Amino acid sequence: MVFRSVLNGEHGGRFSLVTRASRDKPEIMIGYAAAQDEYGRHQIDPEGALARLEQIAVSLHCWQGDDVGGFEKAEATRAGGGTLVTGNYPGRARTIEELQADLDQVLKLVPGKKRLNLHASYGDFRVRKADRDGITIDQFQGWIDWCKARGLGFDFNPTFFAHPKAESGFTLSHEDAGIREFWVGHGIACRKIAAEAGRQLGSAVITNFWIPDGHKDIPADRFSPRERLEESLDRIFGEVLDPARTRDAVESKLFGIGSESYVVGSHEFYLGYAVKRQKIYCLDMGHFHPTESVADKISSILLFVPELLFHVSRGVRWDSDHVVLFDDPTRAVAEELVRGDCLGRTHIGLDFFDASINRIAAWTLGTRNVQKAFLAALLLPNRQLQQLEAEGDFTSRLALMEDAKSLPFGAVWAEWCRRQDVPGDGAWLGEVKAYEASVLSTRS
Ligand code: RNT
Ligand code: ZN
Repeated sequence: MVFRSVLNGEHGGRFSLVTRASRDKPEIMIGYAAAQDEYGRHQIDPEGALARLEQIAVSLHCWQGDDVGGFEKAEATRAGGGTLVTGNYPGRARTIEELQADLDQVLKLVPGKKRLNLHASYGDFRVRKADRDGITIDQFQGWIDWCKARGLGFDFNPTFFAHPKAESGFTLSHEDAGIREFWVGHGIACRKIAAEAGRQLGSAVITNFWIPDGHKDIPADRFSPRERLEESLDRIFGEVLDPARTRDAVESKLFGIGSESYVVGSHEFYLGYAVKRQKIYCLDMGHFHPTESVADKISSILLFVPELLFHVSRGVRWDSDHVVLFDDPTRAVAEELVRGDCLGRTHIGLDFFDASINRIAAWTLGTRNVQKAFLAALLLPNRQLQQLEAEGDFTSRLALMEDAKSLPFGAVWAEWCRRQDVPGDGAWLGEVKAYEASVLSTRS
């Protein structure tokens, strides 16, 4: 019934978006029409879900493409100082041009609204050499133009690691006032760049501050570094910038490689700081104890800070930054953000880096999985669930939650990929393999 009417274009006017590409994929449209009926029986509107999904921007982290190396040095490097990348899959981007080409490939394979999330160490230092405290818009204009040409927003990160002045493992909380001064200068320089990028692109740049500072072994003084960090942050944030151009986020961490016993910028530290100074709090999903629910933190933190930033990531036993899956923790975060109506106050960034598999595939898969998690959350009977809860009918709440898991989500995802003109599941990998053969395999 449905099948024939779809092919004849008769299905209740639902196919106003029919394009040439869509006529090429009737099986997807047929599946979607059936899914619409099925969802409709549960009072869920897939069209409404897709409209909301299209508003969710995902900020693509530049550092998946080159193992957090950056372009400060002529020689391609790999980050140290708090981030650890494992694997040696061929094809790592060695130049800005290669990284941009790789990102362009990812953009073709990922539906929806995207932004670029750049670390300060990825500036173009061929334009002008500068140490971290001396960078200006000059090193970033090329990236901003690149974003503008693609209609992408831009987000930014000062780089407080992989630098001689971070060798001791301390930056903004360093005992030495001169070293602190240097890193404060870096933070200030980054905020200026971010504000200018935000002005040029007409979209606020979220500038995220993460520092590796901490002790490998048990410290004798936990207070002083935290006092110094607070003071350094206050100096960096001293100048009030237009929030329409840039806003600051602070990212906590539980422990790192080399800072197992004490991290200066812990969850409690930054939560307190963000509340006090009304900064954006950055929740990196790998920065908590593996049994903690990051999803559960959202409703508490958002009561007290203006906005959240997510670093969607996947820790395996530790903060390992594995490729994000369409898994329960990711889905729980998406569900929480949707049910709490938090999307207007939440920025979605990615933070994973796997060099053991094709990097373009890692980027694509992780990003699509985040979007799948949001789509799945938007397609749940959230209102009914909350209604049942309000009525105290927890039996029905649990039953509906579980039954809803077998609704035909995949058909809606396939339809979204079709409308967005990106390959569906099962098709995108072929394009990555072709790019590997023609481009990545030529890199030494
Ligand atoms: C490190 C933090 C931080 C970095 C990036 C590269 O543990 O998660 O966000 O991964 O800044
Ligand atoms: Zn992070």
